[in-house]
Amino acid sequence: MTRLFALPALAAFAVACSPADAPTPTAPEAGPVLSYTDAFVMEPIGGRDMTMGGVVVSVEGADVRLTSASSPAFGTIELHTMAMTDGKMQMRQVDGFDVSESEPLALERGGNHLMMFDVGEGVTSGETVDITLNFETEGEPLTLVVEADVRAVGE
Ligand SMILES: [Cu+2]
Repeated sequence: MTRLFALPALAAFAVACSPADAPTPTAPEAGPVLSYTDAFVMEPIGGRDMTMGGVVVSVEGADVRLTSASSPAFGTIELHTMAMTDGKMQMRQVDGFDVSESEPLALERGGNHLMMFDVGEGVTSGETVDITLNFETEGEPLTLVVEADVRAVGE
């Protein structure tokens, strides 16, 4: 019985709070805001058809997870970890990397990185390539397009 009375009361409250009466909204709901630095791709060595790259991604407002990456300059980009196993550096494909306010994501040489396959035209030192990073968050999927500098080995 109590519930039946509660519903009309709520409806009346909703009408009273129609947008015309509402105070001017302040900033829109703060979702995750992504930013990046140090985006790079290594120029492939000796005409090889694969290479690696990295970027540092920061987020504000919510935690996110990098789940994939793509670029018109490459056929495929995988997310890789790198670790010493039995004295050997080994790379392993993973399905994502978490990013939080307290822990930015650092993809870099010698550590977690982006692995690029089927290298296309224009991936030469001094050029830049666009890489689209795809994130998942509690709400909708998020993308961040980064402009990566192509570096020669030794730069
Ligand atoms: Cu790799």
